[in-house]
Amino acid sequence: MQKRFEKISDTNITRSASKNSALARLNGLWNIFERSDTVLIVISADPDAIASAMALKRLLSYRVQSVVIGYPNEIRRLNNVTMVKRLKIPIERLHTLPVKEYSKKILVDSQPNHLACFEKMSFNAVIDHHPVTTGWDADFIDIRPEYGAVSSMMVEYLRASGIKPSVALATALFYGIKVDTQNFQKQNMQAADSISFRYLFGIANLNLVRKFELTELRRSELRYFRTALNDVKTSKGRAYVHLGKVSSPDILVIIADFFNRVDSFDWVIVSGTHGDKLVVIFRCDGYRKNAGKLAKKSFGRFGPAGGHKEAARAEAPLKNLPLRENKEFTTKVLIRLLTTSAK
Ligand SMILES: [Mn+2]
Repeated sequence: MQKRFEKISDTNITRSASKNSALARLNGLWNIFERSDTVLIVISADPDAIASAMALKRLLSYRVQSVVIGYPNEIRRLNNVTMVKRLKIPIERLHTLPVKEYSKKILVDSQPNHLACFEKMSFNAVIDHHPVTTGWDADFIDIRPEYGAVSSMMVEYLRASGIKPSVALATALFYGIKVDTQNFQKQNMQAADSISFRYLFGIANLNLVRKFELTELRRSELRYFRTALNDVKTSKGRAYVHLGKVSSPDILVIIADFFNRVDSFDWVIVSGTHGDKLVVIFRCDGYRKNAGKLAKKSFGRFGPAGGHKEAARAEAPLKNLPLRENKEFTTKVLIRLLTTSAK
């Protein structure tokens, strides 16, 4: 796959210094497009993919007739919804687009066999950082599994082209690198990622990035805080609360993490029902305490339960729980299950 790329690039520039190879890649990419092209960029919409698609669109503007970004999956994570809304990123659901009518297609931050709907399409270019897969081909391929984010690769393309990214584009790319490298804590990050990140640092709006990162709640979910604050019961440094029916188990995690900030709470145990399951979230400092063990001990006999020293989770089908006829699960029941079985 690398070979094909070199064939294209070698006609323009010899690869030697890294600057040259960035330029060679840029020219290799540009060479497959014509002015009359209508381009569809396809992504599986996460921050790295969205940012990279924006960068590609910028690289192709004034070089082709039109560029549209399409994605198949619904964007659910609130952080990502916030990113798209606040940066006003024009992306569209794939099923609303006339996919066959575009003259060129590019796949970014994915490979054709990653999703069934990608497999049905043929791509002129594929730019990605996941492990190389086989069984497909494209005119231009740039896959660098050693990179933490495609956004880092796109910064190199932009810099080679001499285009300075707008604040919106830089903010998106900055967030893309942050998410995909888990704030540079992931093994996959490279010097190349930090060079791109450092470059964006001077242009991106960091307040906006913080807002993307912080946004995890819908306004309608604030009511669970009221229940949590009203109903929390404490005993021997343990805080317990059952929140009743929840719209998503994520809110249990958010509230457990919130209570974990309280100095006198050594343990936090938050439960709620979702569908026909009880979900229980455990938090502690993980020092001479083991949340995973407690989860297993107290709920393991009802369903999957376990986790790490500091954070654990249990899920129990309601029908497996020892509830008396027509009795609802409550904070009291939660305390009883934890004090009787876990000792
Ligand atoms: Mn990625």
